[in-house]
Amino acid sequence: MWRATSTEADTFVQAIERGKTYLLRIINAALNQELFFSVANHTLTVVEVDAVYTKPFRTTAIMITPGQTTNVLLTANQFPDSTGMFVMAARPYLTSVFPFDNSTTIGFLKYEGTFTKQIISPYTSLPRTLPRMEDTTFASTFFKNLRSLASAEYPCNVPKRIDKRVIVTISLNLQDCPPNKTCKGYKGKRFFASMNNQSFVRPTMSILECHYRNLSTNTITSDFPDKPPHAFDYTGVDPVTQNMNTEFGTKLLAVRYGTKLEIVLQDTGFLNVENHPIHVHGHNFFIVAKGFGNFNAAKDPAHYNLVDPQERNTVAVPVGGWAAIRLNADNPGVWFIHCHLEEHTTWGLAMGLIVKSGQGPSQCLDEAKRPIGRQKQLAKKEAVEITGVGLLRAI
Ligand SMILES: [Cu+2]
Repeated sequence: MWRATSTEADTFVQAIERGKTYLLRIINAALNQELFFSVANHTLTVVEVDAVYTKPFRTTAIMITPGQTTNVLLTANQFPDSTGMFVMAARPYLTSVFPFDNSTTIGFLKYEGTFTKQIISPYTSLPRTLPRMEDTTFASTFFKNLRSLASAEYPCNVPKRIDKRVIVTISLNLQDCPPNKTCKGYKGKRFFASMNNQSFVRPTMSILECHYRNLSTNTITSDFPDKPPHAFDYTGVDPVTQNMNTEFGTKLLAVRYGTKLEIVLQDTGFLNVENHPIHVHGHNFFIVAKGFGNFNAAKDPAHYNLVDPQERNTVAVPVGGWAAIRLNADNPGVWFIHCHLEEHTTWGLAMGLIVKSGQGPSQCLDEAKRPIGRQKQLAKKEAVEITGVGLLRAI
């Protein structure tokens, strides 16, 4: 895909044959833009998101955030004109008030058997089904249509009950300038971002190494707040009158192995409400609900989808709303959770999750602590692999 203003030479053209069905693997590799994607005159059937099957559903467009992948089926069932061309297009989904590159990008499907080299003028041929930039209704409806396959062969293993719920606010922050310094951001301040008012500071030493070696430091602590430090009208705040400063640190959320964990990601109105794609490393999760406004722990869980929620690794937290995700913390180690808008991550919109080691043979991070039989197996495997590449070394 390329800019809609691009010339013929550098525009992507994919040849297809009439009557065949194609699998399009779509990856949003943009740094800072959620995207809508559509193909002129063709219906897309979504069958997979983030490497997990979904119930197939037909749609005229998809919404995909940075970090997400979506597989769709497309049947070449159209009768092309003399050019043989149908335009594919992606444009940003806009929820921020800040200026950005909002160009639409295009490529083409070209039916074989049509030999004209002419490319259709992109400005007159964008798919009519491509949602407009502010189309939150489309984004919301598209989400609701995505369901896990939940078949006997591919069951949906969403935790029905949870051991722990953590509520995490997502905020952009305007930090007061330190005394005797000059800050060039908005209102003479600096931009930061935070989760539960903690702007994540990346330590100089590897957190995983500290955890693995059981080292203690003064800067890395496992006391990430499990709810916002102050309750307020998260999505209704008047940003002009608010104190939008954040705190800084490397506070981690630590859970025992096997914890059925629910994380409610709550957008806030600091600076502006915005759609944030939150990515969890090390685990797939289930999006059991999304909503607009403030999450209500007394009412909203009654409406969760615990039958066939979509399973994935990046969730688009709705602009001015919230998303509830559930995961089984069964992958011991240290995992980054962060906004997939790179700009926000660099501002500190991130946190760390520690999943402690369990007792079973495959539940422990530290090999030395694994059961003896398992160590012998590993030693044998290592010997085979090393001799296999011809290293002259006694094992
Ligand atoms: Cu973000």
